[in-house]
Amino acid sequence: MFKFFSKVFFVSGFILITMNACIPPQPIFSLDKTPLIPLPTLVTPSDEVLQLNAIKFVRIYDADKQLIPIAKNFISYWKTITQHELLITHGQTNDDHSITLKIDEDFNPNPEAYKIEILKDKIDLVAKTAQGIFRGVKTLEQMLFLGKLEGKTNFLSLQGGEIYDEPSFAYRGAMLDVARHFFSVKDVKRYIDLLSNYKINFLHLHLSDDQGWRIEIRSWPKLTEIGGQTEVGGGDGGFYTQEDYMEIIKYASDRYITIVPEIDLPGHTNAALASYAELNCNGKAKDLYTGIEVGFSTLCVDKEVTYFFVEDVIREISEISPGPYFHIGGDESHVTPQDDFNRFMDRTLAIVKKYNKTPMGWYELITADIPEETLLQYWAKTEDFSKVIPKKSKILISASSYCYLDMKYDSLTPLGLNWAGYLPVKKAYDWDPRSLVSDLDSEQIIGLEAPLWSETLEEFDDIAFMAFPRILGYAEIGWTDVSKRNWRDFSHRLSSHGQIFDALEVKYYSSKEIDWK
Ligand code: TNX
Repeated sequence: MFKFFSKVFFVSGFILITMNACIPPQPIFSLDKTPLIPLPTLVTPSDEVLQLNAIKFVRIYDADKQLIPIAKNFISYWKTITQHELLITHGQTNDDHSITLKIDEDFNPNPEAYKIEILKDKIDLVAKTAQGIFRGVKTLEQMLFLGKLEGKTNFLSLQGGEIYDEPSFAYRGAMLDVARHFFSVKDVKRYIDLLSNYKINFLHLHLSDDQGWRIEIRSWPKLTEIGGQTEVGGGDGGFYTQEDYMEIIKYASDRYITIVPEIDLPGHTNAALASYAELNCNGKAKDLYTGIEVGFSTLCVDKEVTYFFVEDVIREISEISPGPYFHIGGDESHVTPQDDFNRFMDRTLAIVKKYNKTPMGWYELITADIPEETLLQYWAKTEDFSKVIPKKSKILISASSYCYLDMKYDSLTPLGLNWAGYLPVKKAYDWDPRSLVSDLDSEQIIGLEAPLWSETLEEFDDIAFMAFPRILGYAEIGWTDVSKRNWRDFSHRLSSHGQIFDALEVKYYSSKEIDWK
């Protein structure tokens, strides 16, 4: 009897041990429950499991050489997560164990759409363009990061299945005001890195305002020698040389983000008026300004020198800006008479066209004779939503009560302003750009942009505190179809991203609206 039992125990124990050895490590998240932001269009899990250590290569076909930089960055990302170094391989082999990045001309025509297939021994990522591949790689990276943070040493596998994804809006932007306080090239790059993780594809730089002129203009050197030397509160200010600016553009374009330069005209120009006496109607240079009032300055619309100045600035910046847009401001020009404003804008818009850029401006531009391709940035606060845009033109939604990252979260927020109301995380997320303002034609709306004005922000940690986590909401509004979005689900996914911010040392605002992990 004893012998029989011991035999049974021995045999069943053996079976158990062998079974255990065969059970592969289980994925941390099922594919469709991975807390990705933005939420992909369609996630279809399968029964397969991919062991990460099965992967040895990243495959790039010879025809897709432009993907090599993307592959190299991904390889170093993979290494930080798994400690394993993948090799690049070209062309077909029968031996899979690879992540294939492949451009397919016949894939979905949306340049940002992509498809990821995860099988038991490989991952295939296809898109029509390198940009689409990049967006897909960002999804893979997020899956790896989230799995690693959640699973710690246990993160060894991904559930198989398919992710098909495409953006809802073509323009998903952020704006950084480097004029009220200056931010270094390093700070801007860090912001770009974080934005690209969430598939944001435009960064608008507000390069000039009353308090500072932040980009070198070689034909008007005093703009930065004088106008770049201070900022709100009287600090040192600073400016980008043209080389610095090109470095930012390159860094952004490597991450498939387009830089939109803004020179705010004809108001918000005190820094220029302080740099050159001849730009003033009375021929006297203004004092530098370090306060936070708006709407008190204007270029002298009747002087010809004003247009030489405007043309030189637009030409020099356009020559080093590969992006399609040139933003000419136009907001809050309270001391420019309306007729003067319109005349000024008509001439300035023609200059933008001469340098082959699509004009962009704040929605006050509508009073001028704007060409149809003009992109108008709609910033009205809720009470002013009736200030609609009557003409045909493209519209970018930046409604201040919903999109302004410099609005305080609540009455206790130590940074920011509150003239457009408080903007908690839920309010920032829970709306739809196509139906927010009923009088706007939804067909005209190309996307949304979240401006971060910097009157109260001095260093990168201040940017991080105001932008994170709200910017993740804007990234999802821009990417994920409204029919798939809801606050409960988003806030649940967002709760996992605090760990990402911590790991990246991003000092985010840990809002009580979220049950952070
Ligand atoms: C309004 S809205 C501005 C900026 C300020 C911001 C502060 C708009 C186009 N202009 O000049 O920095 O409010 O929140």
